[in-house]
Amino acid sequence: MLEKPDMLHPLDEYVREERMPHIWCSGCGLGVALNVFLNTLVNTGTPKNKIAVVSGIGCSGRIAGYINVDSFHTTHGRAIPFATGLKLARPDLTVIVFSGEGDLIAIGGNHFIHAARRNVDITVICVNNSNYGMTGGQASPTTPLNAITSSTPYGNFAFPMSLPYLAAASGAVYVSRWTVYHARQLELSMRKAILKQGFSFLEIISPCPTLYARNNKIGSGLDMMKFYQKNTLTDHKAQLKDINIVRKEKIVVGNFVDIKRSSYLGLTTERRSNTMQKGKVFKMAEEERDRH
Ligand SMILES: Cc1ncc(C[n+]2csc(CCOP(=O)(O)OP(=O)(O)O)c2C)c(N)n1
Ligand code: SF4
Repeated sequence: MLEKPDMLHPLDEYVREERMPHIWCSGCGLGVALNVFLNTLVNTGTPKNKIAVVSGIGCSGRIAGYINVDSFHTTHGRAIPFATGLKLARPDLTVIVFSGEGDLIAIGGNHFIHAARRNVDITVICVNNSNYGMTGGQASPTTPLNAITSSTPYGNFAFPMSLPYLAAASGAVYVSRWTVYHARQLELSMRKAILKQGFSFLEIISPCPTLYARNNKIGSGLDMMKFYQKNTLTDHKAQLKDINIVRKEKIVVGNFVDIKRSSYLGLTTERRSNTMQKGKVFKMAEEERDRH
């Protein structure tokens, strides 16, 4: 009988083998997103027991369940508040939220903007596949104008959002966008985002061949990769309000924001130590008063 080797692939120890096979369709971009993410985790050198991954609900939200670190599959739209609590309770952990745009920006939109405003020390990675994949391909906040989805059979007439614009306007200190075709750039940005203190945001444009591509007659997952290859424009200085994704037009990608701002954890720690210091000063004053 053939013996099973200890390790078949360098990323094996990061994957929950017992959860395989995964649920993703062939040609879905989520496999690439997961692969890049696992490589990034290995390359940042963060010990496995110091990483926590939090997802909400959706095909993208399945990522937490497939990764062999402390990971949490939370309720729909609530990955960010869960991650915030986790980071505040365990500041020593690297906390990463990984989920879809329906989860993070539709039902979870309010949590997204306020966590960015507070500059909570987490990394949010959003897989944008232009629709709600898991529930049958309904329109999401990033569905391009006129795109056909199961909830917009005559074409989407709601204007889509630019997620980098939303993140930057809300206060994120690091913002970038790549497609799954840009595996190398994506890994470098992920690495930066994870190591950055404060709220960092990374959007990954990814194909959903089963629902979005089929409804819009775009072809297979591979066709969408070829589309990304030919139709992306790297512009790190792009005007974020102008980079909505428009059907059949070029997608602007890049590292758009990398700034410094006091982080939530930094401020709470500072405030706590100031209050303690104040307590000490008051106590000294009281002792001084009692002596006279
Ligand atoms: C409170 C609640 N409302 C609605 C749902 C149904 N639901 C599950 S996943 C999902 C959308 C997920 O979309 P997205 O985050 O874009 O993920 P994708 O599947 O496209 O990766 C919805 C509406 C739910 N699970 N819970
Ligand atoms: S439905 Fe779309 S997003 Fe979900 S696994 Fe299939 S291809 Fe991927």
